[in-house]
Amino acid sequence: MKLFGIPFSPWTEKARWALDHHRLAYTFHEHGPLLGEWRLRRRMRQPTGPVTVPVLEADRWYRDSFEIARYAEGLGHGPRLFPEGQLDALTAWNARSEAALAAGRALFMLGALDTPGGLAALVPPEVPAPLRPLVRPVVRRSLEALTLKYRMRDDTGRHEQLLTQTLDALATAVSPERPYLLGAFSYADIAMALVLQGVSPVDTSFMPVGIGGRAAWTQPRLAARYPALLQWRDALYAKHRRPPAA
Ligand SMILES: N[C@@H](CCC(=O)N[C@@H](CS)C(=O)NCC(=O)O)C(=O)O
Repeated sequence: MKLFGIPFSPWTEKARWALDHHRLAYTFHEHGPLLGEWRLRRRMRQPTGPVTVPVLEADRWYRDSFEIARYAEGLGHGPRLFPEGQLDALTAWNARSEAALAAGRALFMLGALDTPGGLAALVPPEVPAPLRPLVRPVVRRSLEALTLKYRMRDDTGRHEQLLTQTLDALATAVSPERPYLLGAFSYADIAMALVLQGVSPVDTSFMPVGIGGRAAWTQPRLAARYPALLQWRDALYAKHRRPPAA
């Protein structure tokens, strides 16, 4: 099997965690946004319609992290991530996770576009100083294309509120005594743990921090408001995240 994804993307990490949990063999192929999309479309024979990563090439193409995790569950060797009889609750947590991840991504990208100096931080560090001002418009255009693709300006101003509501719901559902959303470790915990990647990234031994580094990926107000959730996420990783496949 081949997994195409972005190493620092929470959506990719959701799929990888499920595949690794079930000890499935796959190769990981790094996807570059925009240009990479064109290459992936050719490979998938999908010239039109939305394409996002992760996607898994197996007996057919699996085009969404949740779908990939369910496929892994059917093949897998680890304890179940989709417990019997709880699919509705699990699907609801995943929907919350998706909405909150989209809000987090919008906060990150609109912040970079609308804050003075925000774009400069996203120019890759290996670009030499004299070239950096030339690269900034390219970064701007890429971010603007993504804000249009995901309609981020439709909800400007509501992103932080949505993220906060989701984190409040998570904070009432888990505690050190009750660490699992559905009573035992499941995909619901994975989906919600990844929402915290845009609040304060997990240790880089588990997954890399994205462009802009830790500072760009941290929301200081939210990180200060939810320290217990960050501890919950870190404990979950320490206990349940198997090392990724190559
Ligand atoms: N519902 C999808 C969402 C995936 C998604 O939004 N992927 C983003 C990750 S940043 C992506 O593909 N971005 C690159 C692009 O749009 O070109 C899933 O769970 O797999």
